[in-house]
Amino acid sequence: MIEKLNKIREKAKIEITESNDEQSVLKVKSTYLGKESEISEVMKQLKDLSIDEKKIIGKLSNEIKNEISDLIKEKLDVIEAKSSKKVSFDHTLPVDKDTGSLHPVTVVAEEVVSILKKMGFIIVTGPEMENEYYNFEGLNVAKNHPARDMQDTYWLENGKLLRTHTSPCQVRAMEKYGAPLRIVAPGRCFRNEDLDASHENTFFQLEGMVIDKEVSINNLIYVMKNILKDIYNKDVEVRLRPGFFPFVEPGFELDIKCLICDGKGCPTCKGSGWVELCPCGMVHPKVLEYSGIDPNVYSGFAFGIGLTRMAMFKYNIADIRVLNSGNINSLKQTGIE
Ligand code: FA5
Repeated sequence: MIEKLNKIREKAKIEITESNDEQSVLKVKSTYLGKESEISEVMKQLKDLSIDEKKIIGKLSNEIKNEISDLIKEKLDVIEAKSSKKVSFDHTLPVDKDTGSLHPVTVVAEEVVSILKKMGFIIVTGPEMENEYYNFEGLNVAKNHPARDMQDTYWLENGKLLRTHTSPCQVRAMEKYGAPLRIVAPGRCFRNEDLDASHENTFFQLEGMVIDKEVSINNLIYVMKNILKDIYNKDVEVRLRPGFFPFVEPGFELDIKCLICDGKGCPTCKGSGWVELCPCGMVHPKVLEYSGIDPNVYSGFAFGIGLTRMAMFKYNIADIRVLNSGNINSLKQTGIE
C-alpha cells in the first residue's frame, strides 16, 4: 500500500507539472482528490488494517493528499497570474508620442468659451435630436415659413429632427433661467447640404445670447470684435451686412475677410474674398415673449458663430471636409500639440 501511495504521489506530481491551463489542473484535482480517487479507495480499505498499519497508511494518505492539494493550488495561482498579466496595464511605461491631440474645432470652441466666460457667460447645452418647436417655432419660424428652406433639415421617423443650428439652446435657456441672461452654447448641427470646400452636413456652431435691460447693437459688436481678436491674435477685417433671420430684428451677417487667400478670392470664399462666419442680431421681441420674457423691459442680442469655419481659418485649412475626415496627417499639420 505504501508503494501504491508513493506511485500515486509521483503520477500526480507529473500530471500537475504538465497541466498548463486551469481546466486541466482541475481535472487532475478531481482525479487525485475526488471521492472516486485512488487515495479515497486506499482510505476505504483502512478499516481492514491493523491499528499500526492504520496509523502509517492513514498518515501517509493524508500527507500525500495535502501535498497534491498544495501543488494544485500553487499551479492555479501561477496560471491566474499569467492570464491577468496579459490584460494588465503598466502606468509607468513612457507615453507613445503619437497619441493624438485635441481636434481643431475643440480648441477653438474652448477658446471662445473661455473668452465669453470671462464676460460672465454661462455654458448651456441642448439635444442634437431636437423638437420642432425649439428648432423653429420658438424662434419665430412658423410652419411653412420660407426661412425653413434656408436650413435643409434631416427629419427623423419619430417626428423629431437633427437640430440645424444651436439657436434652440437660446429658447431652452430663456425658458429655464429667464432674464437677465448670458449664455454660450457650443454644439454640433446637421444640414442636408451639398458638400463643398466650406459646407459640411455635420458641423459645429456656437450660440451666444445676452438679455438684459438696455442691451444695444454696440454691445454685440464689442463682444464679436473681442472674440475674433483673441482667436486670430490679430485684428481681423470684418464687415456687417443686413441679414434675415426671423428670430432677430435687425439681423446681420458678420463676414470676415478670407484668411486663406487674404481677400483675393479662392474656392473657400467662392472667389468673393469674404466668408460668412457669424450671423447675429437683436433678439426679436416675439422670441422673448414666447419664452416668457417681457420685451418692454428686456432686450438682447444673439449670435451663431460657425465654429468649424472659424477653426478652418485659424489653422489655414482650405477645405472644411478635412475636419470631419479623421485624416490624422492633415490634422497633424495644424501643429496642435
Ligand atoms: C444660423 O444657423 C443661425 N441660427 C445663426 C444666428 C444665431 C443668427 C443667432 C442670429 C442670431 P446660418 O444658417 O447662417 O445661421 O449659420 C450660421 C453659421 O454656421 C454660418 O455663418 C456658417 O459659418 C456656419 N454654417 C452654416 N452652414 C454650414 C455648413 N453647411 N457647413 C459649415 N458651416 C456652416
